Amino acid sequence: MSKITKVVARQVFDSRGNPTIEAEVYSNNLSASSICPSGASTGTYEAFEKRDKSNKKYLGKSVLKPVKIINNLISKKLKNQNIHDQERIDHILIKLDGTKQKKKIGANAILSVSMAAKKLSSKIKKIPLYKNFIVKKNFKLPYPMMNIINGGAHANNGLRIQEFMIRPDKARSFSEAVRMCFIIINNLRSLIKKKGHSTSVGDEGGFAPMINDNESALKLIVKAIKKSGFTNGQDVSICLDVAANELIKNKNYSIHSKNYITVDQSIKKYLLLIKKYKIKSIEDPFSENDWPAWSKFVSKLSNKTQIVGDDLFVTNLERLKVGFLNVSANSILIKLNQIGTVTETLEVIKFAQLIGFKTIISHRSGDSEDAFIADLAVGTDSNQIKTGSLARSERVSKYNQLIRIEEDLGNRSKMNKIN
Ligand code: 2PG
Ligand code: MG
Repeated sequence: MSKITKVVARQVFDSRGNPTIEAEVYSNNLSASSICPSGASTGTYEAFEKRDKSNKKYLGKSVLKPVKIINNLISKKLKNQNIHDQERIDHILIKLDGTKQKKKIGANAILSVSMAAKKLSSKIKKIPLYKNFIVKKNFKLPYPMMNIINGGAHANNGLRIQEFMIRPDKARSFSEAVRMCFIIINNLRSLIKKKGHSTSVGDEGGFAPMINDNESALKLIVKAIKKSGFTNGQDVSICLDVAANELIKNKNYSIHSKNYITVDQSIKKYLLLIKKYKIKSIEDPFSENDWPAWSKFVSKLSNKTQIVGDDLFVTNLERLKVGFLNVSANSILIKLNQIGTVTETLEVIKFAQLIGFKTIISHRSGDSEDAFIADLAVGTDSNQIKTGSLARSERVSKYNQLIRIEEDLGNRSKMNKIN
C-alpha cells in the first residue's frame, strides 16, 4: 500500500490572473499537484468557492485561508491513507467539510487535493492518468467543442449568447478534429478583420469582436465554415452555450435581443435559429430554476438536438435525477469544481451514461495549465470536451494533452460517438 505522507498547498494564479489553489500530494517519495479552476457564470447550486473576502491585499480574492486548511487540517487527516483509494480520500474530505455545498472548507481546497491524489495514484501505478478512471480498455477520444466567439460574461462586447462553438463532427481522429477547427478559426480571423473588428480574444480564447447581436456572430461562423471548404451541419456543427441564468428577469428572457420576451416567444426564436444555422447543441437555453421551460423546449425538438444542462445540473446527482424525471435535457456538462471531488464527479458521469445522457467534460472560464480534464474525458468515455478555442495556453494545454493521448493509443485510438 502506498500511503500519503503529506499534502502541501500554495496560492497560485489562474488565467484571469485571480488567485487560486495548487495542492500537492506526496507518497512513496513522489508527488503530484493540481490547480483548481474558477467560473464567471456560476450556478447557484454549485459547490462553494472559498476566498478570503476580508483580505484587501488581494481585493478579497486571495485563497490563503483554504491553503492553510490544506497545509494543516487536510494534510493531517489524509496522512497514512492509501493513495489508490480515491473514494476513501474523497469521503474524508467531504466529511471534514460536512456541509451540502462544501461551504466550510471550500470546494476549491477539496478539489485541488482530490485531483492531485488521483494524479499521484496513476504516477505510482506507472499508468497514464486517463487509464485510472472508469474505462479500462477501448478508449475513445472526445469531440472538441471549440468556443470561437466569446460573449456574455466572458467578454465585454454585449453579445447576449455566451459561447459560439464549432464541433468538427466528420473528423475521424482527434488531430484531424483540431486541424479542422484550426482552419475555421484562421478563416474566421480574416473575416472579422475584414469587417474592421478587433481580433483580440475573450476569457476562453475565442474572438470577442464588438458585435452585439447573435445572428451576426452566427453568420460569421457559417461563412468561416464555408470558406474552409466544410459543410455546416454535416462536417462541422455549430453549438451554443446561452448561459441563460444571466438573461432572465421576471420569468422573461433577453436571449435573442436586449428586449425581454416570454418562454414561448424565446422557444419560437430558438427553433428558427436551429433551422437557419443548423445548430446541433444548445447549453443552458433557460435558467437554472425554470424546469418547465426546459421540458417545453425539449418536447419541441428531436433527440438529435443536444440540450445540455450546465447551471441546471451543476454536476450534481440529485439535480440530474430531477432533470431526468422532468425530461429537461439529454446531455450534461461536467465540471469537477461544481461538485468538488473526483469521486462525486465520476458518480454523476456513471449515472448520466446509464440514463442515456451524453457527457461533455468542461473547463472553467478561469482555468490553468492543468490538463486533468483531458484525461478525464477519455477515461470516462465522454462524448465531447469543451475547453475553449485554439488560443491561450490554459485552453490549448487540454487539446495538446488529447493529442498525446491519441498518440499513446496508436492505431487503437478511435473517436467517440456524437449521436
Ligand atoms: C460555462 C463555463 C465554461 P464559466 O458556462 O459553461 O465555458 O463558463 O466557467 O464562466 O461558468
Ligand atoms: Mg455553461
